Amino acid sequence: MQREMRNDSSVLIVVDVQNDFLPGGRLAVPDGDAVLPVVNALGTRFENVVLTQDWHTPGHVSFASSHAGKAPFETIVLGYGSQVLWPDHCVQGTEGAALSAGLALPHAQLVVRKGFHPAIDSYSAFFEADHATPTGLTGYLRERGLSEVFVVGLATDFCVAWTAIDARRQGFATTVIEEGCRAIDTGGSLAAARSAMAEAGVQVVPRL
Ligand code: VGL
Ligand code: ZN
Repeated sequence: MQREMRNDSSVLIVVDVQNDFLPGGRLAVPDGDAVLPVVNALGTRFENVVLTQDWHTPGHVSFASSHAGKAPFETIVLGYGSQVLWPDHCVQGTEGAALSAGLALPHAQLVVRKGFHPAIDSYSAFFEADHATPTGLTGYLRERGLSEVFVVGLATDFCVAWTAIDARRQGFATTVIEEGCRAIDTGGSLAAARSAMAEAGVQVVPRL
């Protein structure tokens, strides 16, 4: 049964469904490919769809390999705050950075690339990790009259949560649809993300 179509002021933001976050990728999110059928089905119910793409320079500051003696999943402090260090992933132009071929969202209207400044990470689709450098997404959504944001993708506890929290802070009604997300969950990150989302006024629902 076809379910209700969202109204035209709503937008589905599909976060980082890229090869490196899927099984076999360099920062594979456990069970990450389970989001594909969910996201594709949800996509048919939204007229407005925006994709995000993690898009790092080689030697990016968020890579453990860029810091002597550091291993992936350790945390360091940078000028803008605490930074989890990751395996090299989503390097610009690589197959790992490509959007998954399993996505079936031909009507998606915008791809927001983020994390392309060599010395700043960007989990959020709205602001880089310094919480000051905008990506332009707020202006894009406002200019198009899109006021209600739904977020799915990878990973729940990093790019999905940060995107949803910033969306809410920017004044958008914001809902995370859990069945369309999977988490990395390192060092208590999933529990922390859940409380930060609740605190920010992000609605989290199991499904739509
Ligand atoms: C992500 C870690 C590093 C994400 C991106 O998409 O959640 N996580 N870069
Ligand atoms: Zn990244």
